[in-house]
Amino acid sequence: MSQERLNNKLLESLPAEVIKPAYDRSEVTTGIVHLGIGAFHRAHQAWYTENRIAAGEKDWGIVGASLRSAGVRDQLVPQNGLYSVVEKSNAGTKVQIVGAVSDVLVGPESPQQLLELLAQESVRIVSLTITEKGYCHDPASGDLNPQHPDVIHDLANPQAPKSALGYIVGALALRKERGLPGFTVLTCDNLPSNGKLLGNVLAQFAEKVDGELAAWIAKNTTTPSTMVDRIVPATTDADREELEALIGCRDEAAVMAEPFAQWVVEDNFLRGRPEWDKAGATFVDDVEVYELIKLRLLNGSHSMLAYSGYLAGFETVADVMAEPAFNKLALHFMKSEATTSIDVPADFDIAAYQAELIERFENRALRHRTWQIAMDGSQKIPQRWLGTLRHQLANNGPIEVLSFALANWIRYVSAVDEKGNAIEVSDPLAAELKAICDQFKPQGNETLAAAFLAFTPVFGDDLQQSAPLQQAVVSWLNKLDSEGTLAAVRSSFADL
Ligand code: CS2
Repeated sequence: MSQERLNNKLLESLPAEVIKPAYDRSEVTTGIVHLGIGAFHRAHQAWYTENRIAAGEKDWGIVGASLRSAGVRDQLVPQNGLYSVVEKSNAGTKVQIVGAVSDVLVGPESPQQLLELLAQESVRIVSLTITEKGYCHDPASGDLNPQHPDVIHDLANPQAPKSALGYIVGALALRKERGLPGFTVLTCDNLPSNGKLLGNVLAQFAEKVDGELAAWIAKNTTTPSTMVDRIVPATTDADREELEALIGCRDEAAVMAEPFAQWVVEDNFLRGRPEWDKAGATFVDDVEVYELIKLRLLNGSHSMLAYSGYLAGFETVADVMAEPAFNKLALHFMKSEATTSIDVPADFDIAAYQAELIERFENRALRHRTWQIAMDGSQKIPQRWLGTLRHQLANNGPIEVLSFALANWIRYVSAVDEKGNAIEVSDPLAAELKAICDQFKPQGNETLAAAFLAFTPVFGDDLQQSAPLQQAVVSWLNKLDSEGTLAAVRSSFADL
């Protein structure tokens, strides 16, 4: 039978090796509202903030909000907002209880309450982890998608928005009306120039609401860019059971993470910020290059390994990396295609970064499912692969691994694996992508590849012009069809 849930009272009785809040939580006031309080936020920004609150910065407490389901609220609120960050590596397990989150609201249950919270004067930062698709943008252009159902809904229902953009613009309108200052909107999603992208879609959304409001928002908000990094797989029941044995109580909101964490932030805050640098974050004037390196090397390899690894029959990234040909392929991809597409600063030790990524992917203590990373490919591929690909095509550079990756993605979104089993493809464009497969696959791989490269929401309108790209994708599709993914990877990459 399960034991009592983690809560304020139980903090006292936790085992001595568990790190826990040693400050008085009742003295902490809300300075940050975080939209999209999933596992990543809890193991990253909230964990950095915990360090600063513990150091005495008590006016930077966090209230989280979920814009979709009540799941996280139901996990956290009965635990007084407390949860464990469980660091897992081959070196062992370390548990820290984080107390930075005081409450969680659920947008759809009470939109007015969330708008009022965002309009509260003490709130100086509104941070976001809403995933790529939460920006309601067109991934190929970075502009607001005015046809997005949430955009249409929110413009018609400003009192009860669904999207983060609707909430932020609605709250800023209240602040303007009430003569209150604006806030910093801090995006922590894996998008290139994420602050600029956010600023752009916010401005385009606000403009549709009211031109004067859009002008006020431009003056009374900042949207710094950030590069966020920590591998945080979805928590499983087995993880919770294991933790329960360690800490002696039940934590429904626990998150599993690797020991590594990195946060590079553009120092452009409107009304102050926690001293996250003292907790290990780096503040810089320009985040762009760090973000490109991370997106193209880490996330680019992750997605490549996720589609191909899934189709090769591997459940987790660590399993994929245990296959020598895949392991070599990952490093080869980083070196030959991803790194050469970036102007890496002279003082950045890229070889060490690549080696560290390989080690992080090999972490067997984390069970990061290939299926999880494979989610939302249509929203991820442009920034993870296509910038690299465009660079290489323009410079007659290597495209072997990225065309391999694209061929695997095409096979993955067909929604049937090599054994004929269904794949549960989770992607906002899953139906369109499957329809392309169903319609064109019977006409052969040439037609199929051409139809994919002409799918403009992902590929824009330039990549369909590239004959070398199309040929490379076709030859990989042929090879994968005839040999199967695992054998094809072994025959192609084992001797790298
Ligand atoms: C992963 C990322 O799920 C995914 O798409 O590539 O969540 C990755 O683990 C993080 O960006 C690491 O910082």
